[in-house]
Amino acid sequence: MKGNGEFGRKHARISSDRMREYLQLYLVVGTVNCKENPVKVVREALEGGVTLVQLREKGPGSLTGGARLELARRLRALCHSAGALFIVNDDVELALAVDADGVHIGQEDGAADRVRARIGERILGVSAITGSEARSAIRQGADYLGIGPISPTSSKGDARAVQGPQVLEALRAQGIAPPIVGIGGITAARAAEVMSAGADGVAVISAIPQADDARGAAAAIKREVLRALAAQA
Ligand code: TZP
Ligand code: ICP
Ligand code: MG
Repeated sequence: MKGNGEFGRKHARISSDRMREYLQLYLVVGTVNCKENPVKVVREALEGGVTLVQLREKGPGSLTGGARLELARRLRALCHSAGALFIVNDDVELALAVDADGVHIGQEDGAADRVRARIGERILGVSAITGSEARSAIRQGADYLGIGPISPTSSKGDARAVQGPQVLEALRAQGIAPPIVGIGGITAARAAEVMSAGADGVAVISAIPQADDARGAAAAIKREVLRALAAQA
């Protein structure tokens, strides 16, 4: 994996192979989901093997304005010094202001093709569940899909129905081949089944920032992801 902020993604769309590598351990982080300072949580999580960080600063108690911008800047710098990617949830302006690697949007966040037009060659991730959502996102320029909730989650109040790992098998069986990260209720104990159902990586909100040892929690999930990938090879 390349480091030092030289990702090339602003000159050309990221390849699916590189995208899959960066999806292996995906941390979705917001101040309200962290027991401690999110900067400390992210630093430790990167030490534990997180490959991509998404800033999802939303909900009551979340930072706004300059504090939000400053957090985004600090997380971007931390990610790049660790060779990880930094993506912003549902805020193109913030992503462009801090020169993030990309943007992640949900089905309710507006049209993917409009976001694609605004972010140039940066990475675009789109949440999806059904085959038609997935195909439409890809057609409109998504580089990867976030699929879930796989398991019950308490981190997203308006989460859609729990899908189980079967949703991943169903999408792959429909010929949906692009990079996929599974999300929702994923822990080290559940990572392997998500991977073997067809994901390229796992995304978590609570499993790392709510652990007493964020670095150890990240390392434990990463070990399961790498073990699953080795078993597929
Ligand atoms: N989208 C689908 S599930 C989810 C999001 C943002 C929340 C995942 O949080 P957790 O704590 O990893 O279950
Ligand atoms: N998937 C990902 C990767 N991020 C999100 N915020 C989401 C689904 C809802
Ligand atoms: Mg959203």
